[in-house]
Amino acid sequence: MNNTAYIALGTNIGERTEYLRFALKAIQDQGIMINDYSSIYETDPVGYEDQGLFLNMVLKVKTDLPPFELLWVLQKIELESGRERKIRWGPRTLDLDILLYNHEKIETEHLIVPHPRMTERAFVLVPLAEIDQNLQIPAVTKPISLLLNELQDREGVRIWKRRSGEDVFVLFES
Ligand code: A4P
Ligand code: MG
Repeated sequence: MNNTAYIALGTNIGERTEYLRFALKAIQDQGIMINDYSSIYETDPVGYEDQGLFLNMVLKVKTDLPPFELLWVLQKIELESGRERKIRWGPRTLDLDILLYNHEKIETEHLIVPHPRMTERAFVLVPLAEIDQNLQIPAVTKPISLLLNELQDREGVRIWKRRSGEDVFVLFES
């Protein structure tokens, strides 16, 4: 498994924990190795605000899949979770975004990496920094810790299940 990617998970409909559990299992079932993971955070909705609170977390994975195949696999898992796309930035059972893929910069119609809005979003940067606060985002000079200090909405991101607690490990049971 030669490639390292970071994947953001988001869910704000129904049994949110079940959707996270479903995603973690489905990702592993595709032969993608979960190398590290953040705590789970409960977060205020950003963008379209008239919707329920999200659970967000970030995974560090190892994979042999090239970026487009990884995107395709993640979109398949989103659909299997029953996701419907109605409102941009609206409620969803499961959102799986590729934040980073190695140190690559990809700009195509269907895939942009690093994820274009990741540096503005505390619900992404807080869990990402928990995994690696020195991580270098391609074409961004500032370290994550500094980007985070500049964000307004950090109080909208609250720890929900701590990584070191027993609860989060329950998610990894098959
Ligand atoms: N796409 C391009 N680059 C990527 C990438 N790096 N990873 C394309 C994944 N997909 C990528 O995404 C739309 C299209 O983006 C895909 O077809 C893919 O080809 P989508 O998942 O269908 O739609 P979306 O999620 O509604 O749009 P988008 O632009 O991904 O939304 P965001 O920016 O992810 O925002 N508030 C909180 N608190 N927590 C959240 O998780 N999420 C959103 C969604 C809004 N507010 C939120 C949260
Ligand atoms: Mg998305």
